[in-house]
Amino acid sequence: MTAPGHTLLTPVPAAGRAGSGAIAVVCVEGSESEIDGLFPSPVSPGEVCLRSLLGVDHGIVVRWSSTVMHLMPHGGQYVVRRLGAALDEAGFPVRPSDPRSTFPEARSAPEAIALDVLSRSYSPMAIPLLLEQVRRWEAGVDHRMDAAAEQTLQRVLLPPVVAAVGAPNIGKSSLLNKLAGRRVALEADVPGTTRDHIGVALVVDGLAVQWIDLPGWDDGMGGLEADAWDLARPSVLRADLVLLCSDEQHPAPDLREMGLGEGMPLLRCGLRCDRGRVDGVDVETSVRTGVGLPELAREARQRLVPDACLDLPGRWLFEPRLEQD
Ligand SMILES: Nc1nc2c(ncn2[C@@H]2O[C@H](COP(=O)(O)OP(=O)(O)OP(=O)(O)O)[C@@H](O)[C@H]2O)c(=O)[nH]1
Ligand SMILES: [Mg+2]
Repeated sequence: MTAPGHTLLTPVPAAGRAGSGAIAVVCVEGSESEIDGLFPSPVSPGEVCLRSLLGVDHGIVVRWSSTVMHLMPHGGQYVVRRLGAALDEAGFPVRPSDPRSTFPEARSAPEAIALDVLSRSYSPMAIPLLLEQVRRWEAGVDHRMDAAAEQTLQRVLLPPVVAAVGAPNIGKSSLLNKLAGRRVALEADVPGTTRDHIGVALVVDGLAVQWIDLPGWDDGMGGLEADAWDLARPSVLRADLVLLCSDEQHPAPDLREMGLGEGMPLLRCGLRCDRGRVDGVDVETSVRTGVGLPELAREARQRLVPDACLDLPGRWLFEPRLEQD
């Protein structure tokens, strides 16, 4: 008989990162009487109903059998954490999920783990990469990738952060909207249109990233603009790539004046190049004509996850559980 416990079947919610859903699913297992004892009036095997979930939230309860039940609270991290703590207190401690029971169709443990990881990753490029890794783990390929390469490849699974900085009113938000393929940020021919920094999940050249659109930077600015930038700065400091934007009339701002370190990983991007050439950049783009956009996406992806890393031979420990099986 299995000891009582609970497992979160949906992605683990994490602050500021993609991964949580609107509804979470928590699997609770135990003996018939232990499961009966979870609610003031027991839910019968085969029953689906709406209940108070241990006083933490209201949600759907499905009792699949006498010993297995699913609880479905709202998926925000606070609710999920509180429900986990309440289950722990009720005698159902957390158990790591077993991907082989979630993916019984997998032919091996590495394949089950890869399917589990894929269910949480947003990058299209994760699919061929992980399938090739499954083959290598199954074949028992000797050689392991070095730690730095393994860490870089993690960006395929957990979206890295890209922050676009530059002078006001040069097209930073327009670029984000174009890359996202929808209007996610306000754009207008008025400096200071973007006041609060916003983060948007989008895919660039096959890689999912968290793109932060920032208020424009101007070294003479004060008041609200300066306050908005002070609020935004910590997000830029934790960025994996800073997109340093300029156009023909507005040079890129000085990193030190913005309170950012010189050593930040940079991609220099020229905007609105249909209005005039932009000097000293890695790639020139125009949202209006579409020039340079594929090159920008490719260059950003290369800086975050270089081809050289994707093409490495050897096994990648993409999940610690691979070594436990
Ligand atoms: N010609 C031309 N105009 C563009 C291009 N991209 C954006 N614009 C225009 O530039 C103006 C400013 O665009 P935004 O995207 O709001 O600029 P921003 O840098 O986000 O501005 P702030 O939020 O104020 O810092 C708008 O009028 C856009 O239509 C482009 O590629 N070519
Ligand atoms: Mg803007």
